[in-house]
Amino acid sequence: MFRLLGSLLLVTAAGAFAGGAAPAPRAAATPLDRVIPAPTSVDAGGSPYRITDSTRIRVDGSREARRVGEYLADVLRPSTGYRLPVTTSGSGGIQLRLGKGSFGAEGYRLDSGSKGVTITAAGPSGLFHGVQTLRQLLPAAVEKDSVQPGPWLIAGGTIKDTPRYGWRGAMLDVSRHFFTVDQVKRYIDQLALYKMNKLHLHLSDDQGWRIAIDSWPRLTTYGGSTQVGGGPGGYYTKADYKEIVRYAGSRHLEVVPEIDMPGHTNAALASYAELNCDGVAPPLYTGTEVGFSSLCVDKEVTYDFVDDVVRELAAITPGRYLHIGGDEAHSTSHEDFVKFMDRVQPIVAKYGKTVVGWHQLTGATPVKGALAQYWGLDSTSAEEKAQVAAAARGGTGIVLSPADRIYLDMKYDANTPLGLSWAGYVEVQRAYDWDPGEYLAGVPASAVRGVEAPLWSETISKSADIEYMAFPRLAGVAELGWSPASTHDWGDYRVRLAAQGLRWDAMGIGYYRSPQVPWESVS
Ligand code: NGO
Repeated sequence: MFRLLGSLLLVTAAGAFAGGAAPAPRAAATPLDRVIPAPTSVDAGGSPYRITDSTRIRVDGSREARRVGEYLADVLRPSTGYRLPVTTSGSGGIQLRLGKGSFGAEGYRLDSGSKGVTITAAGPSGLFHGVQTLRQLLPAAVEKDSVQPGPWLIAGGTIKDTPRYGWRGAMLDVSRHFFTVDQVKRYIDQLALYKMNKLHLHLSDDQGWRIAIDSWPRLTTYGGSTQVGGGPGGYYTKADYKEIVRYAGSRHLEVVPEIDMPGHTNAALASYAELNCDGVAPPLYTGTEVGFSSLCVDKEVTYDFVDDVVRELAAITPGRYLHIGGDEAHSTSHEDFVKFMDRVQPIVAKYGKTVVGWHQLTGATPVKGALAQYWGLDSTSAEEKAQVAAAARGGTGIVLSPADRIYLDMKYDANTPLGLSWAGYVEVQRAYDWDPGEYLAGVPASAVRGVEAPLWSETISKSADIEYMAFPRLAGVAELGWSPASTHDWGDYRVRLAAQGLRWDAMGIGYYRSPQVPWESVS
C-alpha cells in the first residue's frame, strides 16, 4: 500500500543557503510523495533545495532540454520574481539532463539535495514530466502570476518514476459546442500538469463540423455554422489546427483527431446532399439526440468523401492515430456497419495512421493494430463486454473510458448544475477507485493501452465549465493512467488531492469542492 510520509515535513532551510546570508526561516517543504500522479518510487531524505534569486536552470546542450528548461523558467519566474537564467554552463541549481537509465520514453528521475535538484530522463517527455513533479513539490503559490514571498523549498530525496500506460488521454468534444484555439490551449496546459499525453479532439458530430477540409469546403462554412442550442458554432482552419497540434506537442501531448462515422454525421449530410442515400440534405441540427444520422454506405461518393477527409486530416496530424468514431450507428444496419468499417479502416492505413474507434468497432472487424475505446458501464451487457474482450484477445488494443467512471460530462451528484446523468452520477471517489488493468473480464492486461477521460459538450460551453467538470476528476484519471496499481489507495489519494485545490485556486481553476475530499483552505 502506498504510504504518505505523514503530515507536512518540517525542514530547516538554513543548510540550503550556500551564501550563508540571513538565517532562513523554518518552512514546510512538500513531502516527495504528495505528488499526483503518485510516483513509482520515492526515497525521501536529506536536506532540501531552496530556489533563490541566484538559482540557474542548467540544461545539457540539446535543443529539447533547453526547451523544457525555458518552459520551467516560464512557470517559475512570475511567482518567484527571480531571473532564473537557462544556461548550459556550471553545476548545481536546477539541472535537466538527458541520459541513459531505465526510465522508458516518458519516465524520469529526480534527485534533490542542498546543492540542487537534478531531473534526468531518456527523452524530453521524461524531462517535461519531471518538471511537472518539481512544480508540485513547490508551494501552491508558485502557480500565481504575481511575485510571492516563498520560500521556495524542494524536499530532499529521490523520485524514480515511469508511467504504467502509454495512453493517458482526455477528449474534448468541440462539436456540440465549439471551443476556440485559446480555450483548447488552456485545457492542454491543465492536462500537462498531470502528465497526460493524448488530446483527443472530437471534431465532427451532428451539430457541427469543426475542421477545414479543402476539398469539401461546405463542411465548415455551412456544417460548422451552428452548435447545440443554435449558437454560432465555429471551426478550425488548418492553420488553427496546426497551432493546436504544435502547442500540444510543446506540452508533450499528441493530438488524436476524430471524425465520427458513419453515424453522428448530420453536419456533413446537411452540407452535401449527395452524401445522403435519398440525395436530400437534412437541415442543420442543434438538439442533443443521438443515433439518427448515417453516411450512405452503398454510395461510392461516401468513400471518396472519407478518403478526402482522412487524407487531408492525416496530412496535418503528426501523431500516429486517427479516430473514426463508430459509436451509436443506430440508423445503420449491422451488415452496413461492417461493410462501412471494412472500407474505411484501410483508408486510414493508406494515409499512414492507426485506427482508433469507439468499442462498437469490435462489432465489425478491427484491422490489425487498431485500438478500441471502451465507453460502456457496469450495466453494459455481458455479451457486449465479451465482444470487446474477444477483440482484445485477438490483438485489438483497449483504451478505457468507462462512462460511469470517467466521463467528465457526468454530473457529480444531483445538484451539479452542468452535465448529463445517463451513466449515473460520478463522484470523485467513483472516478478514481477502479483498476484499469482488471476492469474488463477476459481482457489480457497487455491489451490495455491506458485510460482516457472524455468531456462531451452538450451542456459545456466555456472554459469555466470544462474546468468545473474536469477538476478534480481529471487528476484521478491521470493517476490511473500513470501510477503503478500498488500505489492505488483512495485514503491516501484524497489527502494528496486536497492539496491540489490550493494550486487550482492559484491558477484560477474553478473546481468542484467535493465533500469526499478534505480540502485545505487557502493559507
Ligand atoms: C455517448 C455518445 C456521445 C454523447 C455522450 C454523452 C459516445 C461514445 N457517444 O458517448 O455522442 O455525447 O455519450 O455523455
